[in-house]
Amino acid sequence: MPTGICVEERFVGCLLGLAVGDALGAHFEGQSPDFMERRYRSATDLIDHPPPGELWYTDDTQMAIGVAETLVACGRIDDEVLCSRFAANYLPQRGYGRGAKVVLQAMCDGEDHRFWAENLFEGGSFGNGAAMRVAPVGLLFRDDHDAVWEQARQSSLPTHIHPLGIEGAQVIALAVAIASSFDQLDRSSFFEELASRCASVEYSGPLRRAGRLEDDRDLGLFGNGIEATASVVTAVAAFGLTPDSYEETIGNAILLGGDTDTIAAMAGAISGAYLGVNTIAGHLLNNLEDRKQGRTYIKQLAKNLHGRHADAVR
Ligand code: RVK
Ligand code: MG
Ligand code: MG
Repeated sequence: MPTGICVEERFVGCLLGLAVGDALGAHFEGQSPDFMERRYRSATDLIDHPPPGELWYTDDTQMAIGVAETLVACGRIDDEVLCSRFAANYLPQRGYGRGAKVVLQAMCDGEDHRFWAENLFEGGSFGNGAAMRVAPVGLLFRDDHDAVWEQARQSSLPTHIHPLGIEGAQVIALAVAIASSFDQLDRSSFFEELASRCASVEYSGPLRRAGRLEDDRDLGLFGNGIEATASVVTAVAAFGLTPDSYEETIGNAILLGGDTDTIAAMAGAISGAYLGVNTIAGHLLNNLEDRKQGRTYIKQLAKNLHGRHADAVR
């Protein structure tokens, strides 16, 4: 139960919780739930026995860094600055989505990236790429849920214009905002607030079902795929099942297999925003990469974002 956790610890917990979930989950991306079940007895078993070696984060964290940098620089989502941060930070070896790579390469080359965002997939992308990176928006605008919803939409548009891609990001941003604001989470009102904001039954229905979830064996019913509708509610549900344990939250998310880095990144961001940075196991956090934009950089970025938030509420 997160009593007495200061707001700055929650900002840092959110961004490092995202990065650790992403980096640990990345080891198991694309595995089947059966494989995961054979390899680990439980979420705790996975957390206690992570794969050896340094934890390297993927596109999820890399793009969340771009969102956070934009918010620190501008105090809101500025499209031009956001795209320039995405382009400056783009490292294809971090493992981006098929369509996202094309859009980001166009940004890097100074071409019309909007053309690709609009035309690569019919109606635009409904991948989970906007949701995986949106957590900083939930932090900065945590006191104004209308602003969270609108700024999350703005943060999606450079790459994801499909309404389901956008709404997935809005759900994760609002989940972070609420989680970062409460000492004692009221599970049913948390899920109800998220569900009632949604325009799409693809989110509102599963979110209401997730609010009644009791058994981690049913988490997989919400999906483990790369589409926002097959991963966003799953991540929120993983948090809702074990709100008082970051480790169980990301462990259960990863045991689902499939898009493990992203589901654990989103679940880890919400959990870290609720429980604060001290909840993240030291053996995982200390193993997170620490070059250039590694854990020291991410920690300072979260503190700078908190500074922006403190200035805004002053
Ligand atoms: C590799 C049909 C569509 C679609 C549409 C499918 C990284 C495509 C991260 C597409 C995340 C994929 C993930 C991902 C984030 C999307 N019709 N299919 N309208 N819209 N898809 O390319 O940033 O892992 O199969 O926009 O959302 O860790 O390739 O990328 O797991 O969803 O990628 O959508 O991906 P993209 P993204
Ligand atoms: Mg990834
Ligand atoms: Mg992924």
